[in-house]
Amino acid sequence: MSDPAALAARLQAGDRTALARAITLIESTRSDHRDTAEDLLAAILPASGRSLRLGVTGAPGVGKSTFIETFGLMSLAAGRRVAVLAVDPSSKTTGGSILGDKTRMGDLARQTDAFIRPSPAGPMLGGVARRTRETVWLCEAAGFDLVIVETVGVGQSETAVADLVDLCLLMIAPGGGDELQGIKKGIVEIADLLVVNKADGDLAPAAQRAASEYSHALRLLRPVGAAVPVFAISALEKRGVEKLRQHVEAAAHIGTQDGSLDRKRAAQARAALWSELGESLLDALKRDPKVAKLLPALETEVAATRLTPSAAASRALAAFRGVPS
Ligand SMILES: Nc1nc2c(ncn2[C@@H]2O[C@H](COP(=O)(O)OP(=O)(O)OP(=O)(O)O)[C@@H](O)[C@H]2O)c(=O)[nH]1
Ligand SMILES: [Mg+2]
Repeated sequence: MSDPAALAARLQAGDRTALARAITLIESTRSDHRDTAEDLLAAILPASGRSLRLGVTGAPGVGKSTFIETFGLMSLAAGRRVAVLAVDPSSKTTGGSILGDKTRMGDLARQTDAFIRPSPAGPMLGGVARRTRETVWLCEAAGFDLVIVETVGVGQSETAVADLVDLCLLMIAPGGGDELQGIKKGIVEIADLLVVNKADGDLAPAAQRAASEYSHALRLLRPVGAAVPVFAISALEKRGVEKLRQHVEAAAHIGTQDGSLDRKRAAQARAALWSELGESLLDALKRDPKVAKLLPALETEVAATRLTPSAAASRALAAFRGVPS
């Protein structure tokens, strides 16, 4: 772990063990590891960026992993090298990763040109974004030219994933009661593609109905410009997936040609800088001994409504900056 240059070289030569070790290093919260990680990232950064980054988000059990396996195998057949990062935002509470078992992507995992990595999201709200972004670069430097990020659509995680991929696919299942729930929650605003899965067996009619309802609603929401395309598929029976794959490839191609992809990535990088600044500042603030000494009293005062939160924050910040409050 200690020689980032050697690790970078092995990783770029396509050594999977080196890639796996590099990801572990990136995910580590130890400060000495973080320094090595920064050196490693600096070394591989010029080799990053050469992939199609696809986010797949949706409620638990909607079929994301099943879909990624089908989509991944088809992409391999079309000549892509596929990396899958499965981010599990719930692992911080359960202590383990529900995505840890790769069984649902077993066929994909066995392919030599595929790499599957389950990752915990970490303690941060933006945990998905903070290290997954860097892990995507590592996969790209290792030669993977399709990187798929799977994340369970709970809370903020789907917004976080949309901020680090080129295209974000929102997956829904029919028969969930309120078919237009996603639109109400505003989630659809971050989706570039809407996919109704499980369009098979008894669910087939409901899936088709949901797809046309969404299609209609999305056209109303975006009267100008391109509406979000809606697909009805069966990940299990592999129906509709190849058509969707071709749409994704075509959309990525257009984005590359017209420069919109570069602009999107530049905006994402600037936003990541600001969120790193915010998180780093908060970390530094919490570690500051002067602030640490002051905080319990400030919390007590605020809880007892003897002090406003903003006044308490000002005092903590003054202590941090070493100026009198
Ligand atoms: N009928 C049908 N079942 C499906 C389809 N896709 C997935 N399933 C089933 O739905 C269940 C959940 O599938 P997963 O692929 O693990 O779903 P997921 O969204 O990755 O789940 P989490 O990662 O736990 O959030 C499994 O029992 C799958 O076999 C489909 O197209 N049709
Ligand atoms: Mg899954």
